[in-house]
Amino acid sequence: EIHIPIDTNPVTLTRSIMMDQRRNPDAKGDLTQILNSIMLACKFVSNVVRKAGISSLYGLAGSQNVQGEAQKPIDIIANDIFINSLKFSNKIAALVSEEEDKIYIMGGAESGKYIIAFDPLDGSSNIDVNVSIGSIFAIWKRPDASAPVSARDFLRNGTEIECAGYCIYGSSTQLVLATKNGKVDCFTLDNSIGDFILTHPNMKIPERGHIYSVNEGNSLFWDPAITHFVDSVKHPEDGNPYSLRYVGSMVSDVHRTLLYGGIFMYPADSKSPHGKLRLLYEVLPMSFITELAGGRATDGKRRLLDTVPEHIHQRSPCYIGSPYEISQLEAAYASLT
Ligand code: P6P
Repeated sequence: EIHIPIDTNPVTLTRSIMMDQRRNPDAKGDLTQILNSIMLACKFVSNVVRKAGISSLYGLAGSQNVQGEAQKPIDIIANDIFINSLKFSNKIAALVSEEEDKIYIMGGAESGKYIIAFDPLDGSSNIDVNVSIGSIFAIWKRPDASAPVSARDFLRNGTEIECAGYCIYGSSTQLVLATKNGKVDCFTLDNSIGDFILTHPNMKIPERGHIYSVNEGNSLFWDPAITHFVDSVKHPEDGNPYSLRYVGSMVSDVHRTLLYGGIFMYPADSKSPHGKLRLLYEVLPMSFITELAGGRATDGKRRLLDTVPEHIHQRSPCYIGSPYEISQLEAAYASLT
C-alpha cells in the first residue's frame, strides 16, 4: 500500500467562504463574491510583490519602463488590482482606499449593500529591503442600501464590521479572515494549486505574552504613560524582561502578536498627536480581528472598536494585543494622564 502524505480533502479558502455562506440561510452570496474578489486580488498582489525586485530591475514597476513611460509604484499597482477585482464582483457600492483621497463610488453597483475600506499594500516602503508587507481590509453593510452612497456610510465604528482580514506577503503568503460573531482563520497560499489552505483554524491570542512591539526610536516624543509601560516590561519586578520585536510592517507585527501574544503599539506622541495608523483600513480591522481572537485593542483610554471616525483617513493611536498587556497599558494611562 503506497502512503501518499497528501491531504486529499483540504479546507481551502474558497470552500471556507462557501461554508460560511451555507451557514447563513438568508445569505445571497454577495459576501462570497466579495471575498472571492479579495482572494484573487491578494494572489495577484502576492505575485507582483515577489517579482517587484526583478520588475524594477527591468523598469516594469516604480521606474521608467522599456518605452520610457513612468511606471506606477507598486502600491498604485496593488490599488488598481484591488479596485478592478472588487469592481468585477459588482457587490460593492463604494470603497475607501489608502491610495484614494475620496471615496470611490463603484459605477453600476451603487445600490450594493456592502462597502469596503482597504490598504492595498501597507508598508510598501519595506519592499525595497525585502521586509514583509501586506494588504488590510474591512467590510461593512450599508445602513441604508437604498440611499445614495456617501462618505457618511464609512464613518461607522468597528463593532459594525461584517468581516475583516489581512494578507501578509512574507516568507509565505498568508491570508487571515475574521467574520462577525465568527472566528479567525489563517490560510496559507499553496502556489502549486493557486488556493489558500487552512493552516491555523480558529486563532486565539495567548492571554499574556512576552514581546512588546513599538518603534523605540520615538521614545523621545512619548507621553509619560507609554514611557512608564515600556519601562515596566524592560525592567520587570520578576527580572525577566520582555523581548522587543518591531518589523515596521503592521501586518507582520500584529500577526506575530496574535500568534505569540504580547502587545503591538503605535502611540500618539508629540511628533504624531493622533498616532500614525489609519482607523478605517488599519486600526479598526486589526482591532476587530484581535478581539475575535480573544485579544483587546485600545487607544489607551477607550476600546478602539467603539471609535467612530470623523473623516475617512483619520488616524488613531493604537495598542493591540493580549488582555494582560493591554490592561497593564490602560493602568499606566489611568494613573499617568
Ligand atoms: P514607523 C508602514 O509604513 C506603516 O504604515 C505600518 O505598516 C507600520 O506599523 C508603521 O507604518 C511603521 O511606522 O513610524 O514605526 O516606521
